[in-house]
Amino acid sequence: MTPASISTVLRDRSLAPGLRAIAEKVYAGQRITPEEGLHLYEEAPLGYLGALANFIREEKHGDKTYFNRNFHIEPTNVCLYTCTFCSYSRRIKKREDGWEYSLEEIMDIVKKYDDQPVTEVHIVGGVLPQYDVPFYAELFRRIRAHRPDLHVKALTPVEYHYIFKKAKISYEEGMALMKEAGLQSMPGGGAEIFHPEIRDQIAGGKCSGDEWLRIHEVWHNLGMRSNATMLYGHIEKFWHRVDHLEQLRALQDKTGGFQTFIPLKFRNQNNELSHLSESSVVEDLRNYAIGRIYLDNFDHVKAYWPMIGKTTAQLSLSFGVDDIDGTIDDTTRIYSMAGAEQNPALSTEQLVKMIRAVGRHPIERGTLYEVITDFRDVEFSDEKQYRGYTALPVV
Ligand code: V47
Ligand code: SF4
Repeated sequence: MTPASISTVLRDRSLAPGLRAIAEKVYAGQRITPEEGLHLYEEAPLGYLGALANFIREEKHGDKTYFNRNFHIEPTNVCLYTCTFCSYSRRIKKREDGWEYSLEEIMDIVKKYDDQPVTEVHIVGGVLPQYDVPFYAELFRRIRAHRPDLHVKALTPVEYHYIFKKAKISYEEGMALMKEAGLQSMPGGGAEIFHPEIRDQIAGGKCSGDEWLRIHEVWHNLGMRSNATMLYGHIEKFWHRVDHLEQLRALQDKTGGFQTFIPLKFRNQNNELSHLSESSVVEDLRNYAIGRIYLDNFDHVKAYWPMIGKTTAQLSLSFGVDDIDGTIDDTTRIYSMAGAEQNPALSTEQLVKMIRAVGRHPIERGTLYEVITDFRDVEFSDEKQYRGYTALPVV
């Protein structure tokens, strides 16, 4: 597809010189600096950002928009840590209000999906002492033995740092052990904001930004892939976001192991930061776009629709996003407990229609972006109403 929108931006004689220089760089496939990243956050209008991010998105993927069929397992909602943004965890002191599944109970959940065409199980939850290295190694082994075709994407450096420290083993030993037990990839959670000025206030006590990055590096060095998130829209300033993006980009230069960047919008219900207002949809779209522009070495940018809602997810597809996560059912409570208004359940047909409704080309992918079903020519019986829509104009 031709980069019509970015050409329009470049033809605009009234464009401020700083923004013009960045647009020219993006058009030439060059990397922007941290100063330019900050300039985008502070000054760039939404339409301009959309034009640049959409140019990159279409250079990389055309209209292709990915989703997968997955389900979530949250072994517990009790946690030793007390992140102030977290609506989900029941403090260890109020343990009786939460759930703590045993290995057998988790396997029962896995088995519930035996006759369903899901390709991935995403496991993440609170941190508790009984969930240690032997527990998770046994869990991964059992899942892989039970259903070898199911990709195990599990835990974050928050859990790994805790369990390896407790077991007195290095990150290298620990991640090798997890790989051997059947772990196939690592989701992007627990990143929050890396800079200690913010991290210490919102996620004190859990792994630091450097430790989070180091565990991903060790995992990548084993030839494995992972994702990266950024929790934004709370107490951080724009420069903290740029710092976060810069650290992700630098590690990706070293390892190439990240697949997808997933900005996570802070949701404000039922947590200690409820007094903060949430970012606007405009700010969410600007943030997706800047993530896409900054992370030139990441293949994918994902909008996690259960958190931002279906409409913003559709809009995001014109602001750099090429992936809208999965056809998850109601097995994740992280966002519904934090105030996301959506019931996180969408069938494959609904997801495909959602993507097509904004003129994009839906592809069901596996965790590693292998194509499972290309929906370009698959038509559902009542779909005529969606024909004729085109991609949102971004000028
Ligand atoms: O680490 C917790 C975030 C993350 C809130 O890799 C919140 O494919 C907003 O990482 N408001 C877990 N965010 C979810 C996650 C994820 C989700 C989907 C796909 C992938 C992937 C990863 O959720 C946590 C934390 O950063 N979170 N509470 C809140 N109130
Ligand atoms: Fe625990 Fe994760 Fe919630 Fe922090 S965000 S309290 S580590 S479950």
